[in-house]
Amino acid sequence: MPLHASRDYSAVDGIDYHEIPLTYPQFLRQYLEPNLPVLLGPALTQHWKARQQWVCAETGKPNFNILRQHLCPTTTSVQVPVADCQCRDFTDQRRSTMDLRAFLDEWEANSLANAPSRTYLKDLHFVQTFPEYGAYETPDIFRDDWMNEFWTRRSDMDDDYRFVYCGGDGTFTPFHADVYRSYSWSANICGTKIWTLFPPDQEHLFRDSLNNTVYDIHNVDPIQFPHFHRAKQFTVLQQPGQTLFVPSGWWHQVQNVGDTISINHNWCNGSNLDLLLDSICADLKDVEREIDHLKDMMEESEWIETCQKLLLLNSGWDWSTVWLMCTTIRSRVRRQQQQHETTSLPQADGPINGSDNSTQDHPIEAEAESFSTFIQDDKVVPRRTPIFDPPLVSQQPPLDLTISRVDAVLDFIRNDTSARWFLENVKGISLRVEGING
Ligand SMILES: O=C(O)CCC(=O)C(=O)O
Ligand SMILES: [Fe+2]
Repeated sequence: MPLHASRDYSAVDGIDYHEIPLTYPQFLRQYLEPNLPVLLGPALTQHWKARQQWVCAETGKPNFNILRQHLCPTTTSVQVPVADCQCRDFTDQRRSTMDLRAFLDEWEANSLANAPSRTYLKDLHFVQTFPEYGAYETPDIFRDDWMNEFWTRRSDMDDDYRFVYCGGDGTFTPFHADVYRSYSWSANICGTKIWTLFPPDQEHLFRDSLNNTVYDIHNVDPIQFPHFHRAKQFTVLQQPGQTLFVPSGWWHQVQNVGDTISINHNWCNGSNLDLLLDSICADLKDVEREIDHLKDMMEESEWIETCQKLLLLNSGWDWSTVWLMCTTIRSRVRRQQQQHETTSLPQADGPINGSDNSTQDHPIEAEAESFSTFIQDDKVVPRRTPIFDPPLVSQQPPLDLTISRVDAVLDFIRNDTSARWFLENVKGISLRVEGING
C-alpha cells in the first residue's frame, strides 16, 4: 500500500450486517483494510456487565437505580461532560459539565414523562473515571488500537479515547468525521441509534466557500450547500447490543431513538495509518493557510513552532505526537516479533500483498528511550487510567507489515525538513530509530 493511499468507495451499495461474530482475519480483510463500515450482532457484547446490569430486562430501558448505585458515590460529586442538543456552538453543540446524579435524575424524569431530552452526556472517559468498574471488554477484533495503547502509556498525561454516551429520546450528535480521521467502534447498550454515514472523498459537497461544514444533515441550507444533496449516504439502524464499526474519514450524524446508552472507542492502527497521515498533512496546510499573512514577519523557526502549536490546539496532535505513537508501537511490535520467532504463535492471515513474513534479526529496542522523551517539557501526572493492553499477535496483521507501515511514516517525518527541525530542536526527540537509516 502506498503511503498516501486512497480507497475506492464507488462500488459500496450498502452496509453489511453480521449476526455471527467475525474472526479477526475476516474483519481485517473485509472491513479494516478496505475501510468499510459493518454492523455486528449482539453476541459481541452480551456478556458485558454494562449490558447485563445497566438495562432493565423487562422494559429494555436504562436501570437508573443501578446506574446511580454503581456510579454515583454518596459523598462526592462525579462531574461528567454534557452537550445541549438544542444549542449549536459553531460545528458542535454547547458543552458543559454537570453532576452525574443530577444528569441521571433529569434523564429519568424525562423518560417517565415520555418527553424528549436535550442534555446528552457524551465523551465521558469511562475507564478513566471508573478504573475499577469493568463495564465491558474491548472485543478482540478491535484490540489492535494504537491510540489507546499509546495514550494510556504516556507518562506526561492521563488520557484515552474510551467513551460512554447517554441520552434520552431526541438527543443527537451533529455531522462530523472523527478526530484525526480515526476509526470508531460504538456498541449500543440500550435504545436505538440511527446513523447516517457518508463515504470519504465527498467533503467538497459538505463544505461552503468559507470551508464551513454542514451541521445538521436534516436541515441543510441549499443556498449555502448547493451540492450536499448529491452526496452518497447510508442509513444504519443500530439496535440494543449491536456494534457499529465506523471507518476512517467517513462523515456521520447520529440520532438517538428512546433512552440510549453506548460505549465507543476511537482508534487507529497500521490499516488506517496512511489516512491519518493524510489528515495531519491537510490539517497542517489549513493552519499554514490561516496564518499565511504572518509568515513574512517571523523567523523560519518561529513559523514552524507556531504552526505546530496551532495544529496541536486545533487538531489535538502535532508531528511529535505522531512520531511518539509510531515509535512506541514499533518498539512493542518488534518485541512481539522476537517473541513470536521463538514461540511461533499463529499470526492473522494477512490479506495484504507485499508481506513475506520473512524472519529477520530484530533486537529488542530499549523501550525507555522512546518513553523518556514524553516528559521533556511537560509535567508528569500521576497515572490513574489502566494501560490498554496490546493485542495478541493473532489479532494483528503480520508484524513485519506493521513495521514497514510505521517505518514509512517515520521516514516521511524524517524527510520533512520542518517536522525534523521541530522534533529535534523544540521537542528534543532523537530521530534515530533502530533499523532505519538516519
Ligand atoms: O453516539 C453518538 O452520539 C456519536 C458517536 C460517534 O460519533 C462515533 O462513535 O464516532
Ligand atoms: Fe463520530
